Amino acid sequence: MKIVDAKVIVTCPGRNFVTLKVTTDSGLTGIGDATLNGRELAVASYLRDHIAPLLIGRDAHRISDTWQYLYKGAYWRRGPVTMTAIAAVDVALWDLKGKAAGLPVHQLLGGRARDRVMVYGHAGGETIDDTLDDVRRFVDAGYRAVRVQCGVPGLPSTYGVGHGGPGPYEPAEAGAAPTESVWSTTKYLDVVPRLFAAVRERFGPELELLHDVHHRLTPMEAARLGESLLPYRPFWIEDPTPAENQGAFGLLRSHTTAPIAVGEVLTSIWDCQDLITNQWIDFIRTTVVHAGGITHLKRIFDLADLYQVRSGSHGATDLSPVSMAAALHVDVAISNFGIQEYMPHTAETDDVFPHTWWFSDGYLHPSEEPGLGVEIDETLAERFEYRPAYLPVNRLEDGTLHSW
Ligand code: CS2
Ligand code: MG
Repeated sequence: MKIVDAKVIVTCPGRNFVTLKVTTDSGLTGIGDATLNGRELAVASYLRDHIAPLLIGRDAHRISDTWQYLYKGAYWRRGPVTMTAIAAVDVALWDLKGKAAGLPVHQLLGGRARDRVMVYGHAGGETIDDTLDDVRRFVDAGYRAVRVQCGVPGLPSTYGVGHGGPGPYEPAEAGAAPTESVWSTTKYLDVVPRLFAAVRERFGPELELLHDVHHRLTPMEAARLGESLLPYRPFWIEDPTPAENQGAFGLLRSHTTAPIAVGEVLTSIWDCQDLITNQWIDFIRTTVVHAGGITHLKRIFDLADLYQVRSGSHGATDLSPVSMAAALHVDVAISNFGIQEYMPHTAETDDVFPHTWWFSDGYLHPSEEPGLGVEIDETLAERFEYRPAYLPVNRLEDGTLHSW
């Protein structure tokens, strides 16, 4: 099954997506998501200018060899641009292999280990009451797990709270430069326990509650947050402190038993090896689109399984329906599945990426069609031109640049 074409498609149905489409001499096509929010064109060029020419003539069935060829062959290893580009190729080749075999990808990964994939949604609001109203929306839709975020009194805006009203939270904003937000750890640490208390009061003990700190605390501030939330049984506290310093999680772990999730910005097994093998975390959030594709994500989850760390893959709207399709095949096949993040895309996006994975009653279900079960409508995609967009930057009240 020889590769005869590898095409990069950039489209913007409300937000930018980069997709790789690989075509074989038998006429089969496979696709992979290559979207890196705020740096999309870097990956598009990496694929178009450096990888696509190398794929022509290669045997599409040799997924592992191609992965190693692109990883070791680059010399410059790891990093979000490289690993997202490799991921797009890897996922497209798994799509092709499934189509050639007439099997959904999860059947190539060992078949189902579960019937369905539990997901969590994003509830948010400017005030605690607004967030409670939004949580109600998810509970009524059948969700068993909800991430809760709310505005911080005294701050004009904060992470995880949309620009007015419910609906997909899309942090990247179109423009020639990032918008700037202001942060105060003191004000933040005061409001989150009140938010959790209010949600437990209103919705009771069953609902799984998650929270995303988004890299903003020191390990000891995160420990204080963990201890303050324990009475409300958090399912996880996500990205409590920046993960470049993996050892910080050892310090955090020694001060709180609150469940910890990290990994959406980690792009290789080596970047989370210490976190996993020291059991400093409970969930690893690496994703199929940014951590080297299905091949590498499976390696990470298999390592995590040895240390009782469960999966909890990132699934925000800047990961395309192609990513979600691939993620669900992995989610349903691994033994240490934890939970899958799910932010429904806009109707426009779903039109560009028609798919047969589906949601019902708080769970997602992977496609049973051969391959991934998702395609790209190139004619429609062409109507949505790329537009520059950036994730915000974040400053402390004194102007110091902080983690966003
Ligand atoms: C967040 C994301 O979904 C999450 O857990 O961390 O919204 C993240 O901010 C975006 O995916 C960044 O592009
Ligand atoms: Mg996050």
